[in-house]
Amino acid sequence: MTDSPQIFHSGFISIVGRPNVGKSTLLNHLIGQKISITSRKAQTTRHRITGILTEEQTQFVFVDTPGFQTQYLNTLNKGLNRVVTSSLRDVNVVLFVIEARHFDERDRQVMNLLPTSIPVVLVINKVDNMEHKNELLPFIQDIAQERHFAAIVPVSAKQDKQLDTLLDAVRPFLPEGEKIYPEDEITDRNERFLAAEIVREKVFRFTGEELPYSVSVVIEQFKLEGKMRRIHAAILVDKDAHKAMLIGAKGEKLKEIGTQARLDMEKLFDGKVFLEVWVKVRSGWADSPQMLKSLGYE
Ligand SMILES: Nc1nc2c(ncn2[C@@H]2O[C@H](COP(=O)(O)OP(=O)(O)OP(=O)(O)O)[C@@H](O)[C@H]2O)c(=O)[nH]1
Ligand SMILES: [Mg+2]
Repeated sequence: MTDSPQIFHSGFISIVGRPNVGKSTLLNHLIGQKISITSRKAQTTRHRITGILTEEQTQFVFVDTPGFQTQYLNTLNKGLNRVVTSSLRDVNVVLFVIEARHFDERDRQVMNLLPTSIPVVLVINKVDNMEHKNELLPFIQDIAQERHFAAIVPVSAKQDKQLDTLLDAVRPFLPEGEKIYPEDEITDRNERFLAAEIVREKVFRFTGEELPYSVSVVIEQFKLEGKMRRIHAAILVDKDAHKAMLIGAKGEKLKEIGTQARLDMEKLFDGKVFLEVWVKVRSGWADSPQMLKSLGYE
């Protein structure tokens, strides 16, 4: 008697929610690698980023999206929202991420965009922030009245809590099918893109409130020399004053950004990186459709 062949399941899962609820942190912890940048500040993610998790019988293709913008609708933000709405098409499951104890108008606006024809799993993130765990049940009951959810899973993305339960909730909705990506792939984004994102994350981390939103990063050179990667990155800012803020006294800030970015790249690419970072002034890039296109925004 021969064993019956194992049936494989695969599908796409979109991760959506308002800014800063922890969507990218969730993606990174689900696949066990940092491919999507995160920060304490809202509006960190600007692109659609795919993270792939392959198990023996299942392949999950997660799609991280920018936080849905309800304010400041400049050309960039309108573009970001288009990324979110288009990511809701042709997926098998939607993960709608909110923060424990917080559910406001901005969450509701995102919820109203969600299709009724696709299973939506409500992910209540940051439960580690909850002092009183007995507040969770009434919170869940309130939200469950807002719409139908295929499942409701409280998690802590940052502390890897309940992520297995979340995968269990998603698994039944993935159709029978072949692997969509080779099993050793973790993202559909190339190293050049990931390098630019890592530099942008360090700008978020090492600068004050307003600066990150007026910054974009382009990789001007990416060369593989043996096992070493030689990368030249340019940080584009809107104004001369921003350039000065980014460089810092005696160039200290830019140096720190470069060092931390290099360390992250070496970890992700698993090899030595020689990184040079410049700052360039390009006024109005966030409102120029042409400039946005050249930076790779959909
Ligand atoms: N305490 C706690 N903090 C978390 C958790 N998950 C994410 N965070 C923090 O929340 C902040 C935002 O995380 P991100 O993953 O960048 O959030 P996002 O939803 O991708 O944000 P945008 O891309 O701006 O829409 C960061 O400071 C994270 O460290 C969690 O489970 N617990
Ligand atoms: Mg994000």
